[in-house]
Amino acid sequence: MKYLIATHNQGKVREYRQLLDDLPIEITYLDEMDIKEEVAETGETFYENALQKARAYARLSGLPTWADDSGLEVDALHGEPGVRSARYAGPGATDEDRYRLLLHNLAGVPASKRTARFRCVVAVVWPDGRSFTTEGRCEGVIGEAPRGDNGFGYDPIFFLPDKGRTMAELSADEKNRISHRGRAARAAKEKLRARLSA
Ligand code: ITT
Repeated sequence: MKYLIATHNQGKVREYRQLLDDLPIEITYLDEMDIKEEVAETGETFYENALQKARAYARLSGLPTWADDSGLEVDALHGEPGVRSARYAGPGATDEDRYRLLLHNLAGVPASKRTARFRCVVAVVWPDGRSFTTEGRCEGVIGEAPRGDNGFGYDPIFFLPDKGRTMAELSADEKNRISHRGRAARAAKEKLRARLSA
């Protein structure tokens, strides 16, 4: 049985190609299936949106489908941008526009109050309606200026105090080991493996 990894975000696609390479299943992506539809994310939580995406693409593809909804919660902004992380600077904005706006909105906030976390909820949905979700988190601090060229999204401003580096200064392997997506994906892989061997 083939599984669809349903995301239009090429940063996520790169990470999933690595994170899922040891799963004993065949995997395909939206590009390979030529699915161009964007699913509106109308939920107020990462759980609702992840399930909404996975259900919609399972319907479109007829395949068991894995989707994630993820984003950055900044404590000094009461959890914003949160589920709106991809839309934070409006339509047509780039990753850089979004993290520059976030830095602007945090101007003058001292380091001790710049705590934040990345969250990722993975939803796996089968065409017959069965589903499960998992979640991963990664705690950090929003820096004063961007650093690093790896990763995507808000990685250049997400500083990891334990590592002394931003997420964008980690290699792909290092990021997958500690990231919200790496954690959610490992938990989801365990659940999938249990089902495959049942
Ligand atoms: P799909 O819905 O097609 O998967 P998307 O980019 O719209 O793509 P989300 O709705 O889940 O995905 O939005 C997640 C946003 O949160 C993403 O666009 C980034 O801005 C940010 N984000 C999520 N994971 C990230 C990561 O690992 N590093 C940096 N930023 C991340």
